[in-house]
Amino acid sequence: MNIPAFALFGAAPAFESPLPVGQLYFPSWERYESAFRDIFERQYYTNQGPLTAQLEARLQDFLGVRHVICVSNATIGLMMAAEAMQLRGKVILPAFTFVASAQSLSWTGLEPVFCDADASTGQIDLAQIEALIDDEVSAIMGVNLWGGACDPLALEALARKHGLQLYFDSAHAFGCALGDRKIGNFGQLEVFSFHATKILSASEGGCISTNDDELAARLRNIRSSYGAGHTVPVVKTSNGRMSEAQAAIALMSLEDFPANQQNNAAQFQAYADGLRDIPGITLTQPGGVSFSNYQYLVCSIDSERFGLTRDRLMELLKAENVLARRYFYPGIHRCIPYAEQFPAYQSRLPQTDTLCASSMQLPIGALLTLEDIARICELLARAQQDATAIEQHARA
Ligand code: T4K
Repeated sequence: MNIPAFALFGAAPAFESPLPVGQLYFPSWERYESAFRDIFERQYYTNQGPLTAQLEARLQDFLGVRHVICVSNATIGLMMAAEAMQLRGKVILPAFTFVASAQSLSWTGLEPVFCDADASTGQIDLAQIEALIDDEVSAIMGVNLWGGACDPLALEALARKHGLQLYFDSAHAFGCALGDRKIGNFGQLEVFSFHATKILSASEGGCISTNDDELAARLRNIRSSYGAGHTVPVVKTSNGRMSEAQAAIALMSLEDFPANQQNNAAQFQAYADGLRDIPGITLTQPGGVSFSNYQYLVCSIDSERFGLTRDRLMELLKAENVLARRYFYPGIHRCIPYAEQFPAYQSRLPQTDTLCASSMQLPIGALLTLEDIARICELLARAQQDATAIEQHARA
Protein backbone atom coordinates (compact mmCIF):
# COMPACT_ATOMS: atom_id res chain seq x y z
CA MET A 1 0.00 0.00 0.00
CA ASN A 2 1.31 3.48 -0.93
CA ILE A 3 2.32 5.77 1.92
CA PRO A 4 -0.45 8.40 2.26
CA ALA A 5 0.79 11.88 1.26
CA PHE A 6 0.56 13.58 4.63
CA ALA A 7 3.18 15.35 6.77
CA LEU A 8 2.66 12.70 9.45
CA PHE A 9 4.41 10.29 7.08
CA GLY A 10 7.15 12.63 5.84
CA ALA A 11 5.49 14.86 3.21
CA ALA A 12 5.93 18.65 3.47
CA PRO A 13 3.34 20.17 5.85
CA ALA A 14 0.37 21.96 4.27
CA PHE A 15 1.21 25.15 6.22
CA GLU A 16 4.69 26.58 6.79
CA SER A 17 3.97 27.90 10.27
CA PRO A 18 1.56 26.71 12.97
CA LEU A 19 -2.08 27.86 12.80
CA PRO A 20 -3.35 28.01 16.39
CA VAL A 21 -6.96 27.99 17.44
CA GLY A 22 -7.91 31.24 19.17
CA GLN A 23 -9.01 34.53 17.73
CA LEU A 24 -5.78 36.54 18.24
CA TYR A 25 -7.22 39.74 16.74
CA PHE A 26 -4.87 42.56 17.74
CA PRO A 27 -4.62 46.19 16.59
CA SER A 28 -1.76 47.28 14.35
CA TRP A 29 1.51 48.12 16.08
CA GLU A 30 1.04 51.84 15.24
CA ARG A 31 -2.36 52.03 17.02
CA TYR A 32 -0.98 50.05 19.94
CA GLU A 33 2.09 52.31 20.24
CA SER A 34 0.03 55.48 20.14
CA ALA A 35 -2.39 54.23 22.84
CA PHE A 36 0.51 53.23 25.06
CA ARG A 37 2.30 56.57 24.55
CA ASP A 38 -0.84 58.29 25.91
CA ILE A 39 -0.79 56.09 29.03
CA PHE A 40 2.88 56.82 29.64
CA GLU A 41 2.37 60.57 29.16
CA ARG A 42 -0.49 60.52 31.68
CA GLN A 43 1.56 58.39 34.07
CA TYR A 44 -1.60 56.72 35.30
CA TYR A 45 -1.38 53.00 34.85
CA THR A 46 -4.12 51.26 36.84
CA ASN A 47 -6.75 51.67 39.62
CA GLN A 48 -9.80 52.61 37.56
CA GLY A 49 -8.00 55.03 35.26
CA PRO A 50 -9.58 57.07 32.44
CA LEU A 51 -9.32 54.30 29.83
CA THR A 52 -10.95 51.73 32.11
CA ALA A 53 -13.75 54.20 32.86
CA GLN A 54 -14.17 54.89 29.12
CA LEU A 55 -14.21 51.17 28.34
CA GLU A 56 -16.88 50.51 30.97
CA ALA A 57 -19.06 53.31 29.55
CA ARG A 58 -18.65 52.03 25.97
CA LEU A 59 -19.39 48.45 26.98
CA GLN A 60 -22.53 49.56 28.84
CA ASP A 61 -23.67 51.25 25.63
CA PHE A 62 -22.73 48.34 23.42
CA LEU A 63 -24.41 45.70 25.60
CA GLY A 64 -27.38 47.91 26.49
CA VAL A 65 -26.86 47.22 30.19
CA ARG A 66 -26.85 49.47 33.29
CA HIS A 67 -23.47 48.43 34.68
CA VAL A 68 -20.22 46.99 33.39
CA ILE A 69 -17.44 46.19 35.84
CA CYS A 70 -14.14 45.48 34.09
CA VAL A 71 -11.89 42.86 35.66
CA SER A 72 -8.46 41.36 35.12
CA ASN A 73 -9.85 38.10 33.66
CA ALA A 74 -13.08 36.11 33.57
CA THR A 75 -11.91 33.56 36.15
CA ILE A 76 -11.60 36.33 38.77
CA GLY A 77 -14.89 37.74 37.45
CA LEU A 78 -16.69 34.45 38.14
CA MET A 79 -15.20 34.24 41.64
CA MET A 80 -16.28 37.83 42.36
CA ALA A 81 -19.74 37.08 40.96
CA ALA A 82 -20.37 34.13 43.29
CA GLU A 83 -19.27 36.26 46.26
CA ALA A 84 -21.32 39.32 45.24
CA MET A 85 -24.45 37.21 44.73
CA GLN A 86 -23.93 35.78 48.24
CA LEU A 87 -24.46 32.25 46.98
CA ARG A 88 -24.64 29.42 49.49
CA GLY A 89 -24.44 25.63 49.35
CA LYS A 90 -24.57 24.22 45.82
CA VAL A 91 -24.64 25.68 42.31
CA ILE A 92 -25.79 23.77 39.22
CA LEU A 93 -23.62 24.13 36.12
CA PRO A 94 -22.72 22.05 33.07
CA ALA A 95 -19.78 19.63 33.30
CA PHE A 96 -18.99 20.40 29.66
CA THR A 97 -17.23 23.75 30.16
CA PHE A 98 -13.82 25.18 30.98
CA VAL A 99 -12.59 24.19 34.42
CA ALA A 100 -12.59 27.85 35.56
CA SER A 101 -16.41 27.79 35.68
CA ALA A 102 -16.33 25.16 38.46
CA GLN A 103 -13.13 26.42 40.08
CA SER A 104 -14.75 29.79 40.73
CA LEU A 105 -17.26 27.93 42.91
CA SER A 106 -14.58 25.98 44.78
CA TRP A 107 -12.79 29.25 45.52
CA THR A 108 -15.96 30.63 47.05
CA GLY A 109 -16.65 27.55 49.20
CA LEU A 110 -19.55 26.38 47.02
CA GLU A 111 -20.23 22.87 45.76
CA PRO A 112 -20.64 22.39 42.00
CA VAL A 113 -23.53 20.17 40.88
CA PHE A 114 -22.72 18.93 37.40
CA CYS A 115 -25.44 18.70 34.77
CA ASP A 116 -25.12 16.75 31.52
CA ALA A 117 -25.00 18.43 28.10
CA ASP A 118 -27.21 18.33 25.05
CA ALA A 119 -25.41 16.05 22.58
CA SER A 120 -26.08 18.16 19.48
CA THR A 121 -25.42 21.68 20.81
CA GLY A 122 -22.95 21.01 23.64
CA GLN A 123 -24.99 23.39 25.85
CA ILE A 124 -26.36 22.39 29.27
CA ASP A 125 -29.30 19.94 28.92
CA LEU A 126 -32.23 21.97 30.26
CA ALA A 127 -34.38 18.85 30.65
CA GLN A 128 -32.01 17.47 33.29
CA ILE A 129 -31.68 20.51 35.54
CA GLU A 130 -34.88 20.17 37.57
CA ALA A 131 -33.95 16.71 38.85
CA LEU A 132 -30.74 18.19 40.32
CA ILE A 133 -32.47 20.89 42.37
CA ASP A 134 -32.67 20.30 46.13
CA ASP A 135 -32.81 22.50 49.25
CA GLU A 136 -29.08 23.11 49.20
CA VAL A 137 -29.00 24.50 45.65
CA SER A 138 -28.93 28.31 45.64
CA ALA A 139 -28.19 29.09 42.01
CA ILE A 140 -27.75 27.99 38.42
CA MET A 141 -24.71 29.04 36.40
CA GLY A 142 -25.56 28.90 32.70
CA VAL A 143 -22.59 28.68 30.33
CA ASN A 144 -23.04 30.16 26.85
CA LEU A 145 -20.77 28.04 24.69
CA TRP A 146 -18.96 28.66 21.43
CA GLY A 147 -20.76 31.82 20.26
CA GLY A 148 -24.15 30.23 20.94
CA ALA A 149 -26.39 30.38 24.01
CA CYS A 150 -27.82 27.88 26.49
CA ASP A 151 -31.42 29.13 26.19
CA PRO A 152 -31.19 31.94 28.77
CA LEU A 153 -34.94 32.66 28.57
CA ALA A 154 -35.82 29.09 29.55
CA LEU A 155 -33.22 29.22 32.32
CA GLU A 156 -34.72 32.48 33.62
CA ALA A 157 -38.15 30.83 33.79
CA LEU A 158 -36.74 27.76 35.54
CA ALA A 159 -34.80 29.85 38.09
CA ARG A 160 -37.92 31.95 38.80
CA LYS A 161 -40.06 28.84 39.28
CA HIS A 162 -37.66 27.41 41.88
CA GLY A 163 -36.63 30.71 43.53
CA LEU A 164 -33.00 30.24 42.48
CA GLN A 165 -30.42 32.84 41.55
CA LEU A 166 -29.17 32.72 37.98
CA TYR A 167 -26.01 33.99 36.33
CA PHE A 168 -24.02 33.22 33.21
CA ASP A 169 -20.48 32.37 32.27
CA SER A 170 -20.50 34.15 28.91
CA ALA A 171 -16.75 33.93 28.30
CA HIS A 172 -17.51 32.77 24.73
CA ALA A 173 -20.43 35.03 23.95
CA PHE A 174 -19.32 38.65 23.70
CA GLY A 175 -21.41 40.49 21.10
CA CYS A 176 -23.98 37.69 20.67
CA ALA A 177 -27.67 38.54 20.80
CA LEU A 178 -31.08 36.99 21.10
CA GLY A 179 -33.38 39.26 19.12
CA ASP A 180 -32.87 42.79 20.42
CA ARG A 181 -31.52 41.59 23.78
CA LYS A 182 -27.75 41.20 23.84
CA ILE A 183 -26.08 38.46 25.84
CA GLY A 184 -25.05 40.35 28.99
CA ASN A 185 -28.65 41.16 29.97
CA PHE A 186 -29.79 37.77 31.26
CA GLY A 187 -29.99 36.45 34.80
CA GLN A 188 -28.58 38.62 37.60
CA LEU A 189 -25.24 39.07 35.89
CA GLU A 190 -23.00 37.74 33.14
CA VAL A 191 -19.22 37.34 32.97
CA PHE A 192 -17.23 37.82 29.74
CA SER A 193 -13.61 36.94 28.95
CA PHE A 194 -11.31 39.30 27.03
CA HIS A 195 -8.50 36.74 26.76
CA ALA A 196 -6.33 36.92 23.61
CA THR A 197 -8.14 33.86 22.28
CA LYS A 198 -11.52 35.68 22.42
CA ILE A 199 -13.07 38.06 19.88
CA LEU A 200 -12.91 41.01 22.25
CA SER A 201 -9.34 40.99 23.50
CA ALA A 202 -7.48 42.87 26.20
CA SER A 203 -4.80 40.14 25.97
CA GLU A 204 -6.02 39.23 29.49
CA GLY A 205 -9.20 40.74 30.84
CA GLY A 206 -12.92 40.47 31.21
CA CYS A 207 -16.01 42.18 32.52
CA ILE A 208 -19.19 41.58 34.48
CA SER A 209 -22.45 43.06 33.21
CA THR A 210 -25.54 43.55 35.35
CA ASN A 211 -28.74 45.58 35.48
CA ASP A 212 -28.83 45.35 39.30
CA ASP A 213 -27.51 48.54 41.01
CA GLU A 214 -26.89 46.90 44.38
CA LEU A 215 -25.01 43.98 42.84
CA ALA A 216 -22.90 46.36 40.74
CA ALA A 217 -21.90 48.38 43.82
CA ARG A 218 -20.96 45.18 45.66
CA LEU A 219 -18.94 43.94 42.68
CA ARG A 220 -17.01 47.22 42.52
CA ASN A 221 -16.08 46.90 46.17
CA ILE A 222 -15.11 43.25 45.83
CA ARG A 223 -12.94 44.10 42.80
CA SER A 224 -10.57 46.23 44.82
CA SER A 225 -9.23 46.03 48.35
CA TYR A 226 -8.95 49.81 48.32
CA GLY A 227 -10.02 52.80 46.35
CA ALA A 228 -13.41 51.50 45.20
CA GLY A 229 -15.06 54.67 46.46
CA HIS A 230 -18.49 53.15 47.09
CA THR A 231 -20.29 52.52 50.30
CA VAL A 232 -21.83 49.05 49.98
CA PRO A 233 -20.20 46.87 52.62
CA VAL A 234 -18.77 43.52 51.48
CA VAL A 235 -17.12 40.78 53.51
CA LYS A 236 -14.37 39.91 51.06
CA THR A 237 -12.38 42.11 48.73
CA SER A 238 -9.75 41.14 46.19
CA ASN A 239 -7.70 42.55 43.37
CA GLY A 240 -9.56 41.99 40.13
CA ARG A 241 -8.71 45.37 38.68
CA MET A 242 -8.09 45.91 34.98
CA SER A 243 -4.97 47.93 34.11
CA GLU A 244 -4.94 50.88 31.71
CA ALA A 245 -2.85 48.81 29.29
CA GLN A 246 -5.57 46.16 29.17
CA ALA A 247 -8.29 48.78 28.79
CA ALA A 248 -6.42 50.43 25.89
CA ILE A 249 -6.27 47.14 23.96
CA ALA A 250 -9.89 46.33 24.75
CA LEU A 251 -11.05 49.76 23.51
CA MET A 252 -9.32 49.20 20.16
CA SER A 253 -10.69 45.67 20.01
CA LEU A 254 -14.23 46.96 20.65
CA GLU A 255 -13.81 49.40 17.76
CA ASP A 256 -12.73 46.48 15.57
CA PHE A 257 -15.50 44.14 16.73
CA PRO A 258 -17.87 44.61 13.74
CA ALA A 259 -15.09 43.88 11.21
CA ASN A 260 -13.76 40.93 13.23
CA GLN A 261 -17.24 39.45 13.65
CA GLN A 262 -17.80 39.69 9.89
CA ASN A 263 -14.45 38.07 9.23
CA ASN A 264 -15.36 35.22 11.61
CA ALA A 265 -18.80 34.82 9.98
CA ALA A 266 -17.23 34.52 6.52
CA GLN A 267 -14.70 32.00 7.81
CA PHE A 268 -17.42 29.99 9.54
CA GLN A 269 -19.37 29.87 6.27
CA ALA A 270 -16.24 28.74 4.40
CA TYR A 271 -15.85 25.86 6.85
CA ALA A 272 -19.56 25.02 6.55
CA ASP A 273 -19.22 24.82 2.75
CA GLY A 274 -15.96 22.87 2.87
CA LEU A 275 -17.02 20.32 5.49
CA ARG A 276 -20.58 19.72 4.25
CA ASP A 277 -19.87 16.66 2.12
CA ILE A 278 -17.27 14.97 4.30
CA PRO A 279 -18.78 11.88 5.99
CA GLY A 280 -18.35 11.67 9.75
CA ILE A 281 -17.62 15.32 10.50
CA THR A 282 -20.39 17.61 11.75
CA LEU A 283 -19.98 21.32 12.28
CA THR A 284 -21.61 22.62 15.49
CA GLN A 285 -23.78 25.62 14.65
CA PRO A 286 -23.87 28.37 17.29
CA GLY A 287 -27.53 27.82 18.22
CA GLY A 288 -29.78 29.70 20.64
CA VAL A 289 -28.79 33.16 19.33
CA SER A 290 -29.96 35.34 16.46
CA PHE A 291 -26.49 36.92 16.16
CA SER A 292 -23.25 35.05 16.83
CA ASN A 293 -19.65 36.20 17.20
CA TYR A 294 -18.52 32.92 15.55
CA GLN A 295 -15.65 32.91 18.01
CA TYR A 296 -15.17 29.14 17.87
CA LEU A 297 -15.17 26.54 15.13
CA VAL A 298 -16.06 23.24 16.76
CA CYS A 299 -16.99 20.04 14.98
CA SER A 300 -17.68 16.53 16.14
CA ILE A 301 -15.97 13.50 14.68
CA ASP A 302 -17.88 10.26 14.28
CA SER A 303 -14.93 7.87 14.09
CA GLU A 304 -16.99 5.05 12.55
CA ARG A 305 -18.10 7.16 9.61
CA PHE A 306 -14.94 9.23 9.25
CA GLY A 307 -12.66 6.20 9.52
CA LEU A 308 -10.27 7.81 12.04
CA THR A 309 -10.67 8.70 15.68
CA ARG A 310 -10.74 12.37 16.64
CA ASP A 311 -7.33 12.00 18.31
CA ARG A 312 -5.72 10.37 15.25
CA LEU A 313 -7.13 13.14 13.09
CA MET A 314 -5.70 15.79 15.43
CA GLU A 315 -2.29 14.10 15.24
CA LEU A 316 -2.50 14.18 11.44
CA LEU A 317 -3.52 17.87 11.40
CA LYS A 318 -0.83 18.87 13.89
CA ALA A 319 1.86 17.49 11.57
CA GLU A 320 0.37 19.75 8.85
CA ASN A 321 0.70 22.74 11.27
CA VAL A 322 -3.06 22.92 11.89
CA LEU A 323 -3.19 23.02 15.70
CA ALA A 324 -6.64 21.51 16.22
CA ARG A 325 -7.62 20.98 19.87
CA ARG A 326 -9.94 18.84 21.95
CA TYR A 327 -12.66 20.96 23.45
CA PHE A 328 -13.22 20.48 26.39
CA TYR A 329 -11.21 17.56 27.68
CA PRO A 330 -11.78 15.86 30.00
CA GLY A 331 -15.18 16.89 31.38
CA ILE A 332 -14.83 18.79 34.65
CA HIS A 333 -16.30 15.82 36.56
CA ARG A 334 -13.17 13.87 35.54
CA CYS A 335 -10.74 16.65 36.55
CA ILE A 336 -8.97 16.89 39.89
CA PRO A 337 -10.35 17.59 42.50
CA TYR A 338 -13.88 16.74 41.35
CA ALA A 339 -13.15 13.20 40.13
CA GLU A 340 -12.04 12.32 43.67
CA GLN A 341 -14.57 14.43 45.56
CA PHE A 342 -17.61 13.31 43.56
CA PRO A 343 -16.90 9.91 41.90
CA ALA A 344 -20.63 9.28 41.30
CA TYR A 345 -20.61 11.73 38.36
CA GLN A 346 -18.36 9.38 36.37
CA SER A 347 -21.37 7.34 35.31
CA ARG A 348 -23.98 10.13 35.27
CA LEU A 349 -22.86 12.35 32.40
CA PRO A 350 -22.83 10.20 29.25
CA GLN A 351 -23.45 13.06 26.78
CA THR A 352 -20.62 15.11 28.30
CA ASP A 353 -18.30 12.11 27.95
CA THR A 354 -19.34 11.63 24.31
CA LEU A 355 -18.78 15.31 23.53
CA CYS A 356 -15.37 15.25 25.23
CA ALA A 357 -14.38 12.25 23.10
CA SER A 358 -15.63 13.62 19.79
CA SER A 359 -15.32 17.44 19.80
CA MET A 360 -12.53 19.09 17.88
CA GLN A 361 -11.77 22.80 17.63
CA LEU A 362 -10.26 24.11 14.37
CA PRO A 363 -8.50 27.46 13.82
CA ILE A 364 -10.68 30.50 13.12
CA GLY A 365 -9.75 34.18 13.46
CA ALA A 366 -7.07 36.73 12.67
CA LEU A 367 -4.33 34.40 11.45
CA LEU A 368 -6.36 32.66 8.73
CA THR A 369 -7.50 33.45 5.21
CA LEU A 370 -10.42 31.88 3.37
CA GLU A 371 -7.85 30.06 1.20
CA ASP A 372 -6.31 28.55 4.35
CA ILE A 373 -9.74 27.28 5.34
CA ALA A 374 -10.30 25.75 1.91
CA ARG A 375 -6.96 23.95 2.32
CA ILE A 376 -7.85 22.71 5.81
CA CYS A 377 -11.17 21.34 4.49
CA GLU A 378 -9.36 19.72 1.58
CA LEU A 379 -6.94 18.07 4.02
CA LEU A 380 -9.87 16.76 6.04
CA ALA A 381 -11.60 15.41 2.92
CA ARG A 382 -8.40 13.62 1.87
CA ALA A 383 -7.92 12.27 5.39
CA GLN A 384 -11.41 10.78 5.30
CA GLN A 385 -10.84 9.22 1.87
CA ASP A 386 -7.45 7.76 2.88
CA ALA A 387 -8.53 6.84 6.41
CA THR A 388 -7.79 3.11 6.14
CA ALA A 389 -4.26 3.63 4.81
CA ILE A 390 -3.57 6.40 7.33
CA GLU A 391 -4.60 4.19 10.22
CA GLN A 392 -2.48 1.27 8.99
CA HIS A 393 0.64 3.40 8.48
CA ALA A 394 0.16 5.31 11.73
CA ARG A 395 -0.02 2.01 13.64
CA ALA A 396 3.02 0.64 11.85
N1 T4K B 1 -15.34 30.21 31.16
C1 T4K B 1 -15.15 29.59 29.98
C2 T4K B 1 -16.28 28.84 29.39
C3 T4K B 1 -13.90 29.66 29.34
O1 T4K B 1 -13.71 29.03 28.16
C4 T4K B 1 -12.86 30.39 29.94
C5 T4K B 1 -11.55 30.47 29.33
C6 T4K B 1 -13.12 31.04 31.17
C7 T4K B 1 -14.37 30.92 31.75
C8 T4K B 1 -12.06 31.84 31.87
O2 T4K B 1 -11.68 32.97 31.11
P1 T4K B 1 -10.26 33.72 31.42
O3 T4K B 1 -10.01 33.67 32.88
O4 T4K B 1 -9.21 33.01 30.62
O5 T4K B 1 -10.50 35.14 30.94
C9 T4K B 1 -7.57 29.12 26.78
C10 T4K B 1 -7.73 30.50 27.34
O6 T4K B 1 -6.67 30.81 28.23
C11 T4K B 1 -8.99 30.68 28.08
O7 T4K B 1 -9.32 32.05 28.02
C12 T4K B 1 -10.14 29.87 27.47
N2 T4K B 1 -11.36 29.98 28.18
C13 T4K B 1 -9.73 28.42 27.40
C14 T4K B 1 -10.81 27.51 26.92
O8 T4K B 1 -8.65 28.35 26.49
P2 T4K B 1 -5.65 27.51 26.93
O9 T4K B 1 -4.63 27.44 27.98
O10 T4K B 1 -6.24 26.26 26.45
O11 T4K B 1 -5.24 28.39 25.64
P3 T4K B 1 -3.85 28.59 25.06
O12 T4K B 1 -3.13 29.63 25.83
O13 T4K B 1 -3.20 27.25 24.94
O14 T4K B 1 -4.17 29.18 23.61
C15 T4K B 1 -4.84 28.49 22.59
C16 T4K B 1 -4.03 28.51 21.30
O15 T4K B 1 -3.73 29.83 20.90
C17 T4K B 1 -2.70 27.78 21.39
O16 T4K B 1 -2.54 27.06 20.18
C18 T4K B 1 -1.65 28.87 21.47
C19 T4K B 1 -2.33 30.03 20.78
N3 T4K B 1 -1.96 31.34 21.36
C20 T4K B 1 -2.45 31.66 22.58
C21 T4K B 1 -2.16 32.87 23.13
C22 T4K B 1 -2.69 33.21 24.51
C23 T4K B 1 -1.17 32.21 20.63
O17 T4K B 1 -0.72 31.87 19.51
N4 T4K B 1 -0.89 33.43 21.18
C24 T4K B 1 -1.34 33.79 22.41
O18 T4K B 1 -1.08 34.91 22.87
O19 T4K B 1 -6.75 28.41 27.59
